[in-house]
Amino acid sequence: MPSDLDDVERFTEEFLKRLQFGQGVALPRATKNDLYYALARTVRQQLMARWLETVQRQMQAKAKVVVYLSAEYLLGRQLDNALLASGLTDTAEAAIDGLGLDMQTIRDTEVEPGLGNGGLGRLAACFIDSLATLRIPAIGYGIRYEYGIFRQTFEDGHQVEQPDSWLTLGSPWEFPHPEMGVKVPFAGHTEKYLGEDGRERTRWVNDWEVIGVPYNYMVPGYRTGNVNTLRLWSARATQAFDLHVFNNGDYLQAVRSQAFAENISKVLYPEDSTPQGKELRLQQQYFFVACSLRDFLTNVMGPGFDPRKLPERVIFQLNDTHPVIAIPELMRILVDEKDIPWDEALDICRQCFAYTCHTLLPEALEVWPVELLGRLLPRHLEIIFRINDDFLAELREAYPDDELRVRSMSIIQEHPERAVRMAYLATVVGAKVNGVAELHSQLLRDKVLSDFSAYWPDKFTNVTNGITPRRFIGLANPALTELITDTIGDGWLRDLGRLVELEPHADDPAFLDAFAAIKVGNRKRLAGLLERRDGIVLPQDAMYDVMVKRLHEYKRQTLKLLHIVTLYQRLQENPDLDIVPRVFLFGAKAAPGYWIAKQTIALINAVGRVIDNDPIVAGRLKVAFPANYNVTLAETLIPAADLSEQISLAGKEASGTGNMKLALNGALTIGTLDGANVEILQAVGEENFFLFGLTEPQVHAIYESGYQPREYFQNNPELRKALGAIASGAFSDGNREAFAPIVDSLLHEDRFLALADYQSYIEAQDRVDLAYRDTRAWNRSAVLNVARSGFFSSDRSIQDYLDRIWNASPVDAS
Ligand code: H2P
Repeated sequence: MPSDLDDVERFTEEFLKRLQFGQGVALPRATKNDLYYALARTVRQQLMARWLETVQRQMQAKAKVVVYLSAEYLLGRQLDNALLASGLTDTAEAAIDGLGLDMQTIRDTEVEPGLGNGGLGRLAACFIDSLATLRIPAIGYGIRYEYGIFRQTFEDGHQVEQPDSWLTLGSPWEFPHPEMGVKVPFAGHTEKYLGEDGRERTRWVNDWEVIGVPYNYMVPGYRTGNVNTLRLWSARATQAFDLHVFNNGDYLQAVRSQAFAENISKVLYPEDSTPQGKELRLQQQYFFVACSLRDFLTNVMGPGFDPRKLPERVIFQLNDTHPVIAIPELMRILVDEKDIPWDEALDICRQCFAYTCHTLLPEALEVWPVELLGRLLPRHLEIIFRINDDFLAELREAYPDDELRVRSMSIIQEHPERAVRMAYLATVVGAKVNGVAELHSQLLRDKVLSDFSAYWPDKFTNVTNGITPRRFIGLANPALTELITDTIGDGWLRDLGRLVELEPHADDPAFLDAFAAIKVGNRKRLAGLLERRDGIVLPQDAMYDVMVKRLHEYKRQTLKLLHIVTLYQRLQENPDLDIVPRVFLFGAKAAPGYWIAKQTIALINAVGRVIDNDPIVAGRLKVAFPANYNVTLAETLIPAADLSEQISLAGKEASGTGNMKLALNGALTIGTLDGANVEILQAVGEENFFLFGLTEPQVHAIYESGYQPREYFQNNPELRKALGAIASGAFSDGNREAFAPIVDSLLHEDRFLALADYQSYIEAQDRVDLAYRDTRAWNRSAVLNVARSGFFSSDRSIQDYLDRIWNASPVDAS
């Protein structure tokens, strides 16, 4: 992409201008924040012309638009991504350097927008990056939370949540448009009335409303000149609402009302995989969806647009169930506002929505109590009931003698309380339903939504997740990026399949040495960061064994911990034991209300502290748990990893994306046959992957036969010893109560079969230990992991969505 800022002098000039006229300071008096803003504005300006042009062209082309509806976008820092996308990284570095400033300090000034919990939100961020890179007309819609995912700190090893005030110093990447606010109605009742044509109509008379103010963000494609839009909504109180109360003399009430309205976009809900009967969360969902549909229909499609043409012009991709309320909202608009007959409106909706499911845990499938939904969105509840009535009538025709089946497929659940099953609603109306890895999609078809897939076999498909190589190797691993470019030439960051060209180099000693040196450098970089950031000192000459993901029982951080305790005990018993020194790195946040997950964090930290203070293992075992794992930390941590822990119980992790990031950066996986691990294993080859554990059918059989965790405990001396040490207070200064709940839950329930998989995991870890000793062979495997990870680019995922679900095409930027 040609740029008029390519020249260092021009760039410097522009930067100084932005500093002076944008920030109102001269260089000698500029703060870090001033410098960051000026640099951001310099790059931003470069992208803006492209942005306006892209939007213009896409409108003119009247092409089909992919509308990605997601309650979460875990974006990560923007500055470096914008520089990379516009090809200005080197110029900017030279300019900043030339002014005697430090680029890293400027980078570190940026606070990442943590508008997501984990994989789901990060996937959305990767997808909008790929959509822009593939030049697909697309808009991402979501919520501009004032507080994103909490900032994690540790007090005495326990997680403490701090507010994430990412907007304190403002954000140079957002463009607010208060003049384009959208009114969002809530509550009230519905009324029937006769239209001019004598037909009966329904009107929603709402009680209160808020305004959604759009904030636009640029989503630059990688060196394509294409810049798409991410539009996030912020809630504001309506004027009328405030004034009315204020004029009645109740100032405090007026302020309270305003605070109430603005609460809607105040905080991101922390995931805890249980449906939260939280009214505010339903408000958030309807709020952003209502704003987005209104914005799309009026501003993107333009005045006079015939909504009957929607199926040609849009596909609304529902990122999990959070935006599913968009279905009755579009029905409401079409039927109540646009006067389209019910059947025709439903037919339109059936072509415009597609639904991605991201879970297999039944408790994570969202349901909304009928009482709540009816109170907050009375018209929507009526619409959902009618969709359900039509659907059940259709089913009764198909299955006249199977009423039980019909009822089990109802969108409305009757027990334990009457509630709307959002996943069913999305499945009934959505044109397509996809899972996020082969195994997950299969299990959706066979288990979670089996009646639906029997009824509509063609509705179900798979799109395996992917990650953007721009951020997760291009930005995260500059040294490896350079080595790859030197070896196979340019262009692979946009065509990740080309990494296979590295395969022949896996046997080239010079290449392997260069690769190994990069790992060493990345470990050093991580060690430097953690020492500065957290005061954690990491040994360099050790295997970096990494487990980074949300803290959840199904992901089994506890199983990892049992391995660590076992190794520690082996060394205590035999201090001369020859083991490969390891650094165990954890990164994980626990949902604030998820008590056992928080206890697990405390236990990891407690074990780490004991190991740290024990001279017997000094230099051989180290547990490091830097607080507040986020995208920024991931970018330094992942490239330093040797071993990637992907140890969820088979059949529980929908896909995983950290597994892909680590493999792409040359870590070998130790993992179960779960989620996308299955596809990673196929891609990289069994000899380059440490497989262990029960398979999904075996897990099923164990559950069926009545799982007895105690039997595994009793029959395995090492396991007994490890759990015994935790139970008897070895990591809690003799306090037996401290971690008793974790031990009890493992011994008596162990819902995710950690004890059943323990032995197999330990054996696989022993194989890891042996394999790591052969440095050359290990590095060869690592290189093959990189070379064979091309499939896991989110560009490929997006291409699959285009082919299997969206049927949309690129529009050229110029
Ligand atoms: C979830 C799933 C992952 C999946 C991701 C994106 C909800 O993310 O559990 O298996 O890869 O969505 O599809 P996470 O657990 O990281 O919050």
